Amino acid sequence: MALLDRTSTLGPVRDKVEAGERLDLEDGLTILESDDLLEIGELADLARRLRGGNDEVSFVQNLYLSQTNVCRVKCKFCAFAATQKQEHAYSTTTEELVRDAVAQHRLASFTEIHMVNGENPHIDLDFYLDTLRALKAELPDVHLKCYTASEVHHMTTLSGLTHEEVLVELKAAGLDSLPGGGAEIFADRVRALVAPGKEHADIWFHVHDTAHRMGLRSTCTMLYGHVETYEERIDHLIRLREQQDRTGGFVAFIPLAFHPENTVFERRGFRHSTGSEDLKMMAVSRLMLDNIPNIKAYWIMMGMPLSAVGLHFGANDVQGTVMRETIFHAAGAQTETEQKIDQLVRFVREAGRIPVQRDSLHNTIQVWDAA
Ligand code: V47
Repeated sequence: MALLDRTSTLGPVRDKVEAGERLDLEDGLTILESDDLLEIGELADLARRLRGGNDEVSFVQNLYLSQTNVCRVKCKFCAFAATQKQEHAYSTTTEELVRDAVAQHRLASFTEIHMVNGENPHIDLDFYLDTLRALKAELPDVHLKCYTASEVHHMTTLSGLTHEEVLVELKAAGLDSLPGGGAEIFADRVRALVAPGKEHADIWFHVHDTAHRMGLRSTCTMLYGHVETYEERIDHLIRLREQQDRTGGFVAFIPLAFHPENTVFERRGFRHSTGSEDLKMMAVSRLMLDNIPNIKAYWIMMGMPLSAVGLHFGANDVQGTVMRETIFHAAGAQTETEQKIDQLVRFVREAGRIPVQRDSLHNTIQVWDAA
């Protein structure tokens, strides 16, 4: 039987990957517009290996906290935020939050607290500083990855201080790094549609730029699968890559698939992105972001089975044990809210990779050799 010749549009991209050349906007679009999912995955895995990646897949042992869901911004993609008057609104005192974190730490000695909140207009900068100080005093060895760039910017409007002044205070109080939320899609057109009350993309970049120059590390994200075009996705990745060229402070990138449940978009008929779209985003992120060392297959968002495939589409990290996720679960995520270490180890092994427990800055804590 004669085999049909397949013409691949990905040839020129492959040539560049093999030559170690940087991909441009057109290359990114070619990848997203291609239906050759397996070749895209293979290319992303190749790029990862050519840039020094090996078979190790990492995770961190972490606890997710959120001190308040009260938020002044009404992002249309968000199912987590509440106004002060709504029944499900909460703001936890520092004492309650720390007591809870300490109790959880006794049960599972996590190495990281990941904290993201609403932009609560009813609390001030001291509230955040007191929280960091108290967490650091009780859990001195735990890395505090807290407050997105949007929250940091919100703290400047509450306090009248600059980004740098707020970050200096947060760092002195115990902040160790920033999470990557608030990025959404940087293009003005999309921001105006999905997050009209949110700060301009330039402000998001200024906060990360300032943090990096102060020696703080951060992660970065993209929220895809709503009203953005492929061009706007690739533009987002290129802007992150340019920032990384300037400061080198991003330790990882996490593509976040939009979860429409309980949001305005659910009523407009939006559906969750498909598995193949999620895998393409994973791969194109790895291919475009040639200067960000770690790309995460966020199992909370993708589920464990698709995350395992994501490890062959350019990802080398699965985030963590993630006790108590709330943002994605408010928007309909059906995934678990926690994986124990032995579950993650088994999961990584079954995907054909070597499990590595890491710290928040991606230094190795423990490698699980072959079973
Ligand atoms: O900025 C909110 C996203 C972000 C939805 O740094 C949604 O490791 C999908 O900062 N569907 C906040 N996404 C959470 C955040 C984060 C998340 C995961 C990893 C890291 C990290 C940081 O969550 C928001 C937005 O982009 N988000 N609602 C939703 N319905």
